[in-house]
Amino acid sequence: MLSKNLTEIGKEGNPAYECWLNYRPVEAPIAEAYKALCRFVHVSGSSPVLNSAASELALGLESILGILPEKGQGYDGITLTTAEKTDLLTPSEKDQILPEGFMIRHHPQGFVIAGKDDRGILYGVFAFLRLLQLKTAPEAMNRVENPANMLRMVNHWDNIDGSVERGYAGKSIYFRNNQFIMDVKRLRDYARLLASVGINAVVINNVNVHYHETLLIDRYLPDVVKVAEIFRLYGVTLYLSINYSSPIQLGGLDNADPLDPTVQAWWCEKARQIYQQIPDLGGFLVKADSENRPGPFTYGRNHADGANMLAKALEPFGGIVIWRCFVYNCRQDWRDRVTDRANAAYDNFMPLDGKFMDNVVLQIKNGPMDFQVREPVSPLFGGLRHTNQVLELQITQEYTGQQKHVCYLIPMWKEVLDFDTHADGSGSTVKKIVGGKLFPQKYCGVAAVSNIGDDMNWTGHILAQANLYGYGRLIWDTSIDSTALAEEWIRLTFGESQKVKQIITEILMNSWPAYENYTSPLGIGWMVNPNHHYGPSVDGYEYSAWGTYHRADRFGIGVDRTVQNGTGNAGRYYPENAQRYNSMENCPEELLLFFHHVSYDYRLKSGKTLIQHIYDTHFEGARQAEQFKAQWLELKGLIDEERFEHVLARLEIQVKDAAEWRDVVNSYFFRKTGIPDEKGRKIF
Ligand code: GCV
Repeated sequence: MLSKNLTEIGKEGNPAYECWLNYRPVEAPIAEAYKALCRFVHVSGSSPVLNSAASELALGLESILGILPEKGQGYDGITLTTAEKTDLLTPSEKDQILPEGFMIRHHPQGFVIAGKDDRGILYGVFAFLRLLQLKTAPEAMNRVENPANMLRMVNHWDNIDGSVERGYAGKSIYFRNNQFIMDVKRLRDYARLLASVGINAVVINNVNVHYHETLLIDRYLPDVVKVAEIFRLYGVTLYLSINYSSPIQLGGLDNADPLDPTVQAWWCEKARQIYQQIPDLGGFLVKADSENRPGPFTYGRNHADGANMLAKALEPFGGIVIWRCFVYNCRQDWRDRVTDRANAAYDNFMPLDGKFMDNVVLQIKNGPMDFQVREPVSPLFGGLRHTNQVLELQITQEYTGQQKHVCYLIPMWKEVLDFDTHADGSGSTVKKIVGGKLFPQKYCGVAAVSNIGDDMNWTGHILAQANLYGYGRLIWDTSIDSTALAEEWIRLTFGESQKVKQIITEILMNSWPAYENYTSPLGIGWMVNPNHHYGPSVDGYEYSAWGTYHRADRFGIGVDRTVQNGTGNAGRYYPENAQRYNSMENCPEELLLFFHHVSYDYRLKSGKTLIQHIYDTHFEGARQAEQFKAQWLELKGLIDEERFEHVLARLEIQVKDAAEWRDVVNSYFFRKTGIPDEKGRKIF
């Protein structure tokens, strides 16, 4: 019998914990058809990843079909193999499978799940089980899938004291009290979740590397080795965030100047020590000269100097440096209307295009500010033509309701990926750029800040599991439709009730628009309470040093970023976008206040004045939150009590807090303008 215990996985009987992998039996007749085809499993070869694939297959078949397959040999049953080793596929079929991709082929005696490599086989197994759980007919299993992105990462902002920066799902699964926890089971279960949606890389510690985290490449290295071993079982490569001034902190040097040979030698030796312990470490993630973190600016050097120095140290071992572009002046004077945070990343990095080594990748946040509910896409996408690039998204809901509010982020990310930069004529989308299909890049892809913690349901809000699931699936296949993805997640997570699918799909699909409605209008962002960023405070960041202003006065609101009168940000885009953004009439309305200072009586395309739009959207958003709760209540008895009550409790918080947003924002603008709501609703 095929063992599923190689990596000690098993059914938990706790669907909140098992997420989308909480397998359930499928009924006859589809089950019968499959049972006949899945009685044997033949695994060609052996490796940690392949063994995980076999274990996952055994667990899935047992849970979904109730069978324990025998070890097979011939063609009967399921064959797990690399493409080159099997004669069940034709040469032209094999040619279609690219690195980390897979093919599933149904044949009269069973199936072949062939990967280009072992990771591909593992992804093929998870895809097979997903399709089986979704009751896909055997003939409809046939497919070839190749990942749209090479690097498919999650970044943890976990601190070694156990806290998680911008974490809303409990504490770190890695660290507690300045130690590694080493909860092998939890880490392995997390690796499974990641691999099941195609994620192949993880950064385990915060980009803000404080003193204790600096020690991860020193005293704590043996622990990092153990964590890397667990992730390796599931084809997830481990990366570390490093502190740019480590040579000072760990090496006792008096500087961290990238052009100083002593500093360079220190990093080379450090890299050698690390790779001796973890030969397949992915590399380093670096936040430098950003929000008071150290970096090359201290020494009068630029970011290419800084990144290349590290890249040289990692190059002999195949490691890469992922260098963040989130660099701006966080000590700005709010009176200064010339400096614009939205220009900062572009202005810092564009002059360096083509100057980075080919094992450096720039990691660029989706928007030019910081993960607001609505931002334009960063003009660095398309701007940079000769540099490896990774798009950075935020799964954790720092500015989108902190996993107290439901906010399904896939539609937002799809807009980002589908954005046409016009860098090389029309159709020059972000997804082509980060997928390496527009400009040649050695490394590229997508990273996102994780939304998980040690909460039993991983993500704090169970509906936020959809964002982790959707993130992995979307960056694997950027053509997936948001609604289809929501439905897929719901069916895997909650089962096959039509009503459950319909109601949760509606809630998810309306959740980002609702959140946008009751928070900050038309792309302006930042009306949150400082520091923790939860709840409304319209002027919370208005007189601060962070470069985050809405510039509301009694006549109008918005930041003039036009070329002619403003900060010139609109001109950082290619002409097709620059012209749209630069003109108040042609600017996409959802971004109007990002690019323009607009008077309250300006008429939008709907015919409404700006002020009436603000009132209406805030009333509407709070109503939508109430509707989510009412819709959820219809699901009583259709999903298990525990998850039902959990989500209900969160929706109750959302209803209350959305009303707070509505009233604070509407009252602010009513008091500022003195213009009443046309519909005479209550404003305080
Ligand atoms: C990790 C924002 C967040 C910070 C975060 C930073 C970054 O400013 O509020 O918590 O720091 O982005 O992305 O580096």
